[in-house]
Amino acid sequence: PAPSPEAARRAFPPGFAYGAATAAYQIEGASAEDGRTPSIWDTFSHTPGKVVGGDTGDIAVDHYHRFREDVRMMADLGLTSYRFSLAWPRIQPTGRGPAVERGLDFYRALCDELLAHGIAPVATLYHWDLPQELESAGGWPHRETAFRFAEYAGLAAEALGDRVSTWTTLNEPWCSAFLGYGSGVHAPGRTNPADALKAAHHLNLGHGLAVGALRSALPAGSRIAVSLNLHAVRPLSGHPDDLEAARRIEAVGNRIFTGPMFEGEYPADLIADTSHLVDWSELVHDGDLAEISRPIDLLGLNYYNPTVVSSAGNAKDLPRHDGHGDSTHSPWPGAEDVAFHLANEDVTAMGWPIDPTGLSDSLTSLYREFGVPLLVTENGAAFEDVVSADGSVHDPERIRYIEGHLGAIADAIEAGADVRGYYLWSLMDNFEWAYGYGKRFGMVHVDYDTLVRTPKSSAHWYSQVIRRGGLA
Ligand code: PNW
Repeated sequence: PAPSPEAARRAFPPGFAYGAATAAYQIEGASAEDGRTPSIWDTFSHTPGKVVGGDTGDIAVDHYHRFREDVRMMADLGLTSYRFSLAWPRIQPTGRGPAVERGLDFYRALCDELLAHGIAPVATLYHWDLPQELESAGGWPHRETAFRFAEYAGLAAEALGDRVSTWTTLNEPWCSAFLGYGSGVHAPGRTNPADALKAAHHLNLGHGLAVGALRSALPAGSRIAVSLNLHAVRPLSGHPDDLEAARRIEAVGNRIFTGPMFEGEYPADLIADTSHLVDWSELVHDGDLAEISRPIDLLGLNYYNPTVVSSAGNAKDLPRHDGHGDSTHSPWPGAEDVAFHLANEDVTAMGWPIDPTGLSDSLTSLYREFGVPLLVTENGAAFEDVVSADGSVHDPERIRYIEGHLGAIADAIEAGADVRGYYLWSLMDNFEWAYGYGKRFGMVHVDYDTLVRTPKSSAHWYSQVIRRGGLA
């Protein structure tokens, strides 16, 4: 019988990438092996009081030594693509100078293993592990860091361009700039709103310069992307003050990146909102916007939850929530008068509300606005997983979360958005930044005593979606 229209609607296009994602510092461990030196996350996690429980990525889930086992597991699950990040301090330990071959050898071996199992590698150049030496020289608020990043990008592309055909430059530069230098809940833990804005510009510039370096080093046909955690912003009400709050958050949360990358300029309202903090005409040099707006092939969206905002004045009696840790410093320069609210009470273990419509809305409007093919480079959820007596992990909430968000992608595709793939965050439980190992996002459970990996029921479920080519 012909498939019902409903079933047809839930199938993904041929060639759709069914993936999972990880990041180097969250999984690799081996923090001092083969020439690797500390990144800002080593320094930060070893600073008392910065990470819950004093957890660090020193060992993490020991992926550096277990990658063959991990790739076999991915192949068993049927993944067609895998998004991981390269550790800058393995490849260029001081952030300058020639590449370290032993560091590159690890990624060559990882890619060879992936390719041998028919899994397409997607490499992210920067998932937050800045070499500590570059931070000591000023970090992202310092313009020079952008040029160092582009040099590193060129080295990585020359070494791995024969194996990796899809690259992303930065992962979530909003987090690097505003959690790293604004609220200070991420490395390097600085709390200066002007530095956070400078960091954002230099991350943008680093992205653009890296796109240039990648284009010259990579074979024709390679694809270049960036992964942004664009906030699906919703005003709490139609009150003009709440609409103004939403505008400000969209400016410093989203358009600060999409403006220069896709439209070749910083939004005038963002500049007005923040001109008491930085002199934009001094920060942005001639030629910077041309670099930053170099065309890219794909836009990666990382989506977890919608962001409901009101003016602080309109929020006096409402419960507040911002989901960015409990720093007293705001990660929103120029938008300090904004209150954050839960979209609903149905939340994950992070306290993040579950609402897939933010994903379909974002994909639809991004494609309409910028016309660039899209990837969902992260989406997923932490829950309080329980290990049964037989060692299995039954996680129906995670299945419900993923199913809802895959459905939202199908909705966006139906509405005309060109979405090319989905990368579940995360392949396996790992070091969840400031929350340490307490928050588990994996579809594969990791026992932190034995490091044994066990696919959860969500992994088996996702595996069936992949084999079926869509939702049932
Ligand atoms: C992303 N926020 O982090 C990262 O790309 C992953 O490495 C991380 O493990 C995952 O999402 C889950 O947290 C974020 O506060 C961290 O808005 C914080 C925020 C957003 C994303």
